[in-house]
Amino acid sequence: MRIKELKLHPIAVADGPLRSSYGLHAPYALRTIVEVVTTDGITGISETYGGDGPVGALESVRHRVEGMDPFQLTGFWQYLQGQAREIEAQATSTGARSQTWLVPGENPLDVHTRTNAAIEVACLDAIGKALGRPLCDLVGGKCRDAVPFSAYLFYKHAGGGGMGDDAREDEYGEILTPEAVVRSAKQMVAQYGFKEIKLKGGVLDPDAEMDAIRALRAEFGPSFPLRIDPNCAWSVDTSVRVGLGLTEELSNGGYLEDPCAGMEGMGEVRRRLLAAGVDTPLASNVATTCFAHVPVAKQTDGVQIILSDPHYWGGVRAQQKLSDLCEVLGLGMSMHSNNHLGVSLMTMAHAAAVCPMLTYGCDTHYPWQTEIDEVVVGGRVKFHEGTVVIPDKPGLGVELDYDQVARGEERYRKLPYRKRDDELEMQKHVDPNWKRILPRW
Ligand code: GKR
Ligand code: MG
Repeated sequence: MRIKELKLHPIAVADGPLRSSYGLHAPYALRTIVEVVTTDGITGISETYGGDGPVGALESVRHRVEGMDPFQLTGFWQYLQGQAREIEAQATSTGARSQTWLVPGENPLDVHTRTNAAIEVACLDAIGKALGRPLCDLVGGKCRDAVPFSAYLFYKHAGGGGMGDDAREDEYGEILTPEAVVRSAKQMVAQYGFKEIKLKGGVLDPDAEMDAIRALRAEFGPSFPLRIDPNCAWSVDTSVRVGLGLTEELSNGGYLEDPCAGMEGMGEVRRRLLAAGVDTPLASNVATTCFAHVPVAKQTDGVQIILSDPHYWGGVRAQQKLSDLCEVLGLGMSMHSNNHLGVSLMTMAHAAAVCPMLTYGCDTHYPWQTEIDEVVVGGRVKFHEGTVVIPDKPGLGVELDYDQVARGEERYRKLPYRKRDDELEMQKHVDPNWKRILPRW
């Protein structure tokens, strides 16, 4: 079996005006659907970041992918590692900024792991289809049958995403108060059955965000783990103040995620919380984005739970390696997300299913997208009591609905932008003078 053709489908997916410390989400999120068509007539699929950067990176490996044996993934990774060294040298010499400042999918330092992941997952999907086995079985099999996800809440303005005639219904309305946060959580929990909750913070004054977490605790009780993630918007002092103020609310499986920028700062927050008798773990997908960061997380004690992501850590096999490394180092593991559709959701589910250390409910932006944009046959992937059950179907377990893919491509073609820029969106729609300031509080 050889790969005859690599097909790339850049698509646009309607997205609501969600807020974070990065700024505001644009009316459409950009994604790319990847296909590897084999000489046996089997097509493997994957989903990854969108826009010119990610599509260009995939185009640049077309010559290496076409003609490749999809089983030879180690060789493909070695090829990318060679490129990675050049990219890292370049990024350092041009002063490219770290993940603290860049939205995921736009970090030049992980272009090789992102590209590897997109090709690896599509190859594994093709192999799974060829062998008639689920993707997770190709890397040793699952350690859990159903993967729990959490209700991932966002502050947002009114609007459901999309534009003009293509505007989506605003399912959740404006969310800028503790009452609205609780309302959105109740809606998501009722609809998907989630049993864990994460609030994207870094938007309102920290006291207002603490009130929202307290209101969630009051509504859902201690059996629902709670997390808050301000994406580095707070200083060390503010992070400590929030950690102390939410000691009870973030206990029982909760965590404080990327409260401030940098591993040193996180380490200091950890030391000060421990000194005060507070053992709330610090989680991260900003300070820790690659394997080289893991030992530093351990040495500084800045991060106790690493949020992995098969899309930019290198794929499903890289996730498994991370799980092993976390076990050796005594770290916990959870999963990060960005706006995505069903192909990514199934990738995340298979990846989580093969990682014994991934014991926290994974993040997912899936509730923020709608049926209208879904590209998998049969419509949106179903959740069962907050979990995605690993299907006993070949590969990822989902197929592409090509009419839906074509609609997504059409939306993409009409868009004037080719990269995520939340700061610009804030300036266009909320405040012309808005700048991302870290720490803001
Ligand atoms: O969608 O705005 C967002 C999130 O802030 C996302 O970009 C982050 O990557 O979900 C992510 C996180 O946990 O940091
Ligand atoms: Mg995060």
